Amino acid sequence: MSDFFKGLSKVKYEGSESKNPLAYRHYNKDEIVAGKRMEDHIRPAIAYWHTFAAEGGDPFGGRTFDRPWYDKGMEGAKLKAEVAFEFFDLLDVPFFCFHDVDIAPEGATLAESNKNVREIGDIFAKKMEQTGTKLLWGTANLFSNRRYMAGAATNPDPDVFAYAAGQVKNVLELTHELGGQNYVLWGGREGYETLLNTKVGHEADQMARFLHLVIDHAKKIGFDGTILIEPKPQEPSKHQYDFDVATVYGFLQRYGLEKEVKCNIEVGHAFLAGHSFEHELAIASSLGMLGSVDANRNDLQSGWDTDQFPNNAGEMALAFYYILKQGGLGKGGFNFDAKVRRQSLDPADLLYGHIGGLDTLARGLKGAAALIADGEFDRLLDERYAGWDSGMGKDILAGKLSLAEIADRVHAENINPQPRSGRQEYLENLVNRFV
Ligand code: XLS
Ligand code: NI
Ligand code: NI
Repeated sequence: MSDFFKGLSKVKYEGSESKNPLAYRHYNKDEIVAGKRMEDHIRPAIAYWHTFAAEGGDPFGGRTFDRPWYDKGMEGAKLKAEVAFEFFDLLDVPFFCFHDVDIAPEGATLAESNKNVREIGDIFAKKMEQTGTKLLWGTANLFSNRRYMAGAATNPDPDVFAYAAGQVKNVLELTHELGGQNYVLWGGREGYETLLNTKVGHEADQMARFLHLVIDHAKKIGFDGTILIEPKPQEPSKHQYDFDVATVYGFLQRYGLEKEVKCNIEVGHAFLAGHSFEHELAIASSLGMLGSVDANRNDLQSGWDTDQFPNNAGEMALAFYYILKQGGLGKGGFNFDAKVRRQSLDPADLLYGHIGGLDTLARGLKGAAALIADGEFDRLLDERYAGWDSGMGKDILAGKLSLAEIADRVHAENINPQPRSGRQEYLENLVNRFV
C-alpha cells in the first residue's frame, strides 16, 4: 500500500439524495438497466496518462502537480503502478487503458524502452490477477518523442516508420498477454503541418501499409480484440488524416480494411471536427464501426481538446441511444480520456473528476433506456420512413424501377407529395422527458 490516497476510502453508491461528495449518486454498478448491469453497459476505464502521468502543464506553463513518482525512473514507474491499482480499487472501476510511455520511462534505445514497458507489464499482470481489474485497451505513443515530429507511419523517413512498428509490436503483444479487449491507434502526428512538404497520397499508402502490418500481426499472435482507430481532425498537427468517422471509413474502404477495424470515438474530437458527439456515434453505428468511446468534454470557448470530464447527461443519453440500439459496445467501453484541471492538485480531485463523469454516464444510460422503453421516439422515427416499407418506396430501394419508370408513375398516378412537419421541437421535448 502506498500512502498517496491516505484518508480516502472506497467510493460507493449512495443514491441521488446523498450529499457525500465522494459517493456515486447515479452510478450503481449492479443496478439492472435494459436487462444488463450498469457496469456491463458502460464498461468504464481509467486513462493512465491523464490520471497518473499528466503533470498539470498547459501551453504557457509546466508542471503544477506534485506526485511522488515524477522524475524517479523505473522506481517511480513502479510506485505509479502501485498507486494506479489502488485508484482503480477506490473507484471500483473494472478497466484501465495505457500508452507505453505512460507506464515506463523511455530508454536510450527501442530495446531498452520496450524492456522497461515489459517490466511494468509484468507488475500489471500480477496486480490484474489479484484485483480482477481488466485492460480495455493498450496503445503506443507515436507522437510525443521528437523523432515523430513529422509523423510515425506517415513519416518521410522509413526508419521512423520502422521504429514505430517496433513500438507497436511490443505494446500489441503486451496488450494481448494482458487480455486487453482492444488495441487503439490514434494518429496524432499522422497528418501535416504544411502541404508544402507533404505528399498526401504517398502518406496515405504508408498509413495503410502500417495498418495492414498491425492487423496481420494481431492475427498472427492470436489477438482477438478489436483494432480501433480514434478519429481527430487536427491538433497536434494542423491536419490529421483520421479526420472523423466518415473520413476514416473512406480510408479503410479504399484499402480494403473496413471489416477489420472499428472506431474509438471521443467526445471532444467530434466537436473539433465540427460535429456533435451524437453525430459521430450515429454515423459510426450506421456503418457498423462503433467500437468504443473516449468520454470527455471540451471547453467550448477555448476551441482545443481540453479533455475535461463529461458533465452533460443529455449529450450522453443521445450517445447511449445509439449504443443501446446497436446492442451495446461489445468489447468496447467508456474510457475517461479526461484530466483534472491544473489547479486541481489533490489526490481527492482525481476521485471527484471520475465520480462526476461516471454519474453523468449513468444518468445518460438510464435516460436512453427509458426513452427506448417508452417507444414513442422510435415509433415516430419509423413512421416517418414507413413509406419505404411497401409499394413504390420498397421497389425503388430494391432497384426494381428505372428513373424513367419512376417518372412514368408520377404522371400516371398523379403523385403530388405534401410536406409533413419534422416536429423537431416535439422530439426535443420528448427526449428531455427522459433525461
Ligand atoms: C488525444 C487522444 C489520445 C488517444 C490515445 O487527443 O485522445 O489520448 O486517446 O492515444
Ligand atoms: Ni482519446
Ligand atoms: Ni483526445
